[in-house]
Amino acid sequence: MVKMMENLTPVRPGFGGFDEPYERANVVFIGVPLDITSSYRSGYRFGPARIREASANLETYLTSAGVDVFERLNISDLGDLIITPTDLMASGKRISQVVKKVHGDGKMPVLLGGEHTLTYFALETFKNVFVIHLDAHRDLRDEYLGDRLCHATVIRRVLDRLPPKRLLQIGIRSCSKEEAEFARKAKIATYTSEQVIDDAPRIVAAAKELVGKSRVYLTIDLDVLDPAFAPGVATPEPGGPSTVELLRLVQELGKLNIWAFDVVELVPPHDDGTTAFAAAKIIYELLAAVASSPR
Ligand SMILES: [Mn+2]
Repeated sequence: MVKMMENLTPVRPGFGGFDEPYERANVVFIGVPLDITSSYRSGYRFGPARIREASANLETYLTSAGVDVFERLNISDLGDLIITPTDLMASGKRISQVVKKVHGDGKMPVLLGGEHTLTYFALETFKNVFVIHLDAHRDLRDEYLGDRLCHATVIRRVLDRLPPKRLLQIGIRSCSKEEAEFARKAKIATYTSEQVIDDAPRIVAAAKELVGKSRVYLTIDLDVLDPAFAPGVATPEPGGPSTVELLRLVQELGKLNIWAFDVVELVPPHDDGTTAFAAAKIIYELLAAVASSPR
């Protein structure tokens, strides 16, 4: 924002209003306006655009890390992928291909959602990662309303390819009895939303211990936040952490060996802007942590 004012040039559509050429980038934004499998609220297709808009109206210098993310990182924004509105698998294939290309070019993909199902397709590229999943929900159903692959089953499908010991779920406060039993049997490392609120440093320490130097894919469902702080999500779940409690957590998780991340489930028709700004701030904090950690 500051740079725009100083230069008197219009904000460009890229994340933060900036857009480095792809060739020079080490971080690449990919908008994924996936809006196909919602069981309740929809309107995810407007999500990436609203996060970009919010990002252009936040400072890019992060007081927490003492860095300007655009000075430390070259960030390119590919814009939004074309989604085939009636064909999840065709859209998914496009997501997988783009993430694979960006990763193959040695850059960090950052996906703006869009519904959570995109994580399954993005993860196709990352075979040996540790997945850290911030969400109010486990998303571990084997099927939901007849669908094997949708926002409510996405992490279960991820576990079709990933050993459960490579998954850490944080912020959980809602699941079915079957999901609870599955998580217990599979021994999935879990921290509840109350634990995030009460003792985030313990979660950070445990995550560092568990993950070590493994490559990390971080997926953040915005409904991990309490609906008071993030009303514009598809399935609000009361009882979550505040924005500042979550930011403190992501400032630390961002110091892990992050290879890619996504921020998903923004539904702008139900948002007053609060959720989009929280999403943009979460991303800036993560980028600041990435920029200031040796890797
Ligand atoms: Mn969720």
